[in-house]
Amino acid sequence: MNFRVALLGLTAFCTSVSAFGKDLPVEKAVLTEPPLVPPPITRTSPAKVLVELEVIEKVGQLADGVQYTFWTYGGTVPGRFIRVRQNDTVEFWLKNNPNNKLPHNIDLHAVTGPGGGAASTFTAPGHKTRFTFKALNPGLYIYHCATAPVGMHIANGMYGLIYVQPEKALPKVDHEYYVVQGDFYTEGDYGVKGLQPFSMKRAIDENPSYVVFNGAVGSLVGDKALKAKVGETVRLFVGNGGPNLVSSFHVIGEIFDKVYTEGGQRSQEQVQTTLVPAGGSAIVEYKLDTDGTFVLVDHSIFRTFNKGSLGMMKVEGKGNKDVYSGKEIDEIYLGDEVVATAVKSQATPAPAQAAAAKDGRTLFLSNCAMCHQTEGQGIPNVFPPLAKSDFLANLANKSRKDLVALVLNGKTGKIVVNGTEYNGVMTPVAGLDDEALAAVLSYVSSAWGNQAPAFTANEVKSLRPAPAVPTGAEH
Ligand code: HEC
Ligand SMILES: [Cu+2]
Repeated sequence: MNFRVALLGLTAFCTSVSAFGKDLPVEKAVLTEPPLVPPPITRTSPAKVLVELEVIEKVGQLADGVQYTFWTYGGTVPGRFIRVRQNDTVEFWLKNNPNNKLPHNIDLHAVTGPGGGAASTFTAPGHKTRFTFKALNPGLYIYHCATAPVGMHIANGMYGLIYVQPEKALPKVDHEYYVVQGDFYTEGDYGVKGLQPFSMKRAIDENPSYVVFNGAVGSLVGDKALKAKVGETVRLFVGNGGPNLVSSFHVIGEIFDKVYTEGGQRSQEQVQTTLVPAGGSAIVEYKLDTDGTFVLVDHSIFRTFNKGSLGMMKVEGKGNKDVYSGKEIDEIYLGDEVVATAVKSQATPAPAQAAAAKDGRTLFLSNCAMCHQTEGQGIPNVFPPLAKSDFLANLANKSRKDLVALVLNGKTGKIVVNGTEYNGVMTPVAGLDDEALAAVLSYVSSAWGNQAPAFTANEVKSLRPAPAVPTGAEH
């Protein structure tokens, strides 16, 4: 006990002295949890900035029903966002929570010096260490743990971003957000429930079971989606903790007006997809010209639909029909050959062919089957089955309205289908008029042994939810 008190006294004493940058005004850095970014620094001269980061080892949620022992900087993955200004002197404290089991350190790519601070910050549980550096280079930098086995510390979530704001700050925007991709390696495959141990074999094989934004599947969807309004400009501070994969970062339905490639000082314009290296970053900016849900993905696209790298930005406001119309026409196309034959034989195309365009199965195959699969069987743990599903097999009146809303608005959050839990993301299905929607819903609720009565266009019309259908979620 006495020993502990003595130790505390000693630490308190240490806190007060650092000669490095002693003539500068002192301030404490504002640190934020993802997806938030500390406010821009308005100072016009250097300061001595105190940063305190605590390492916390804790069990958290990697996906619904899937727990994982994360090692974190500040309790979240990615760790706290740190913002300083070019030529600031940064007094950096690393604290290792006494309940932790392992020593850790930190390598900040913004540091000029051996190991980026790693050797100076090697810290045992229940200790704190300090070093000081001058932020010579502006830009957006990854920080990460560099304690052996380094790959494992990073794979467990030990990374985040530090932004060294240039002396001449970037122009003001309406929103700044913090998004970091990371790959995770669990013993169980994607979606296998329970507390999942780290798999060294998977990590060495570079075969992640999860690829996610901000530390978990669904961290940026539903209520947690990033938000903005039509006409606003957003800046995303994007990082990639890795440890292994590089990210082809893309926002579906947007073109980046500007990308500060690899987090450096020069920007490139009109970019569709930007590569974010493992241990690297990018700053992307875009103005929102119309409303809708814009989906953040790693365009190495199986990762998005099967491993979790999917986020959303919900943009509210008045849609701009001069920028995006929504579906204007869906009419019958029989192919040039059919028309030529029809002209030759002076006959009109058979009505059966005309009807085919509104055929429920065709619409199902082009709008739903890529997720729910061609026979509605779904994919275990990822996409719920529609065939013989307890929901569709017996559609009560109220559920008919829910079904219409679900297809038009999409669905996130926990659901139970035939006793099995799902917690995925169904993006809104856009561009179906009443007749097409009636046809596809009639099909899914009567095919594969489901037994609900057919939908009519009029019924669908009366069941459509009141506000405008979100658009912009398609490529
Ligand atoms: C991008 C993939 C995707 C597409 C496309 C898609 N869905 Fe889904 N759907 C999902 C996911 C994922 C869920 C589960 C959502 C959750 O966990 O909250 C789901 C849930 C559902 C459910 C609820 C199941 C239940 O029993 O509660 C129905 C019904 C459904 N989808 C029908 C459709 C129909 C009809 C279409 C086409 C018009 C469609 N889906 C297109 C992915 C998709
Ligand atoms: Cu570590």
